[in-house]
Amino acid sequence: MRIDVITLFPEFIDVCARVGVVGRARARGLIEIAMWNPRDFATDNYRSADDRCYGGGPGVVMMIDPLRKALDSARKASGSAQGKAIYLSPQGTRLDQAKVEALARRDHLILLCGRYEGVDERFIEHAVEEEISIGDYVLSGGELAAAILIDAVGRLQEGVLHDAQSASQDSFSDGLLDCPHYTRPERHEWGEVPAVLTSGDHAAIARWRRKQSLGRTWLRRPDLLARLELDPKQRALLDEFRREHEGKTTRDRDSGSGE
Ligand code: 4G4
Repeated sequence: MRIDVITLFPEFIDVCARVGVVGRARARGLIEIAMWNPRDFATDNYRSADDRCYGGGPGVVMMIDPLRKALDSARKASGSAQGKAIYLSPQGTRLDQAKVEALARRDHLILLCGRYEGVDERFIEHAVEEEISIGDYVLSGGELAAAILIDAVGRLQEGVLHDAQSASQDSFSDGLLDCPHYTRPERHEWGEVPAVLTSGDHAAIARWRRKQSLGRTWLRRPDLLARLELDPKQRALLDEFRREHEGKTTRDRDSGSGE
């Protein structure tokens, strides 16, 4: 996969392109990442890539032409003459794992990072294919949002993850949250590892993990659960979790200080 990033602050993207899972994938040639700075395509002595907002107010907006030249250079370098950009913005469609998986299957992405009040609307109309938001909060620039998207699609590329951390075991890969995980020591003053995990009974372990995934999703993200069609086995596991959970919370209440 090739990713071109249009940004006034390439340093932000650099970190994620150099370290960790994505950095290693890039070093191994599995992902190619190139950065394009609209400032390098400005035509005045100040290398301006932004200008005051029409209609007044304090803000500035990123100008069309430096962005357009940066995009054209990204297109030429990548050999995708018509490629449009993905614009990271709070106004975009919310990113989720299904969208990440769809984007990860493409062989080229062009990401556009806004700064200031964002990008001139005419550039969005002509050169942006979709606007994506990583969540309902505001960042000072689109770079960290782009870095998140690069990380999420990068780790799904063939050959990037080890088998041990395979993407099929992720939270969300089946629409559910992940189960809890434990490592040594088995006994600690903060608690014991659930006995089933040290039993060596692989079927029982798999069943426990599926039950915990369902239970946690039910407790923490009922919105995710509502979108799923559980099969009869899953429904039985979740019922079992709920009964155990009910037992625990009732015991807590009964052994409490009585407030
Ligand atoms: C576009 C318009 C993305 C981009 C305005 C980008 C949050 C997200 C930006 C801005 C971003 C997100 C400066 C407000 C850059 N903030 N939720 N900021 N702002 O995906």
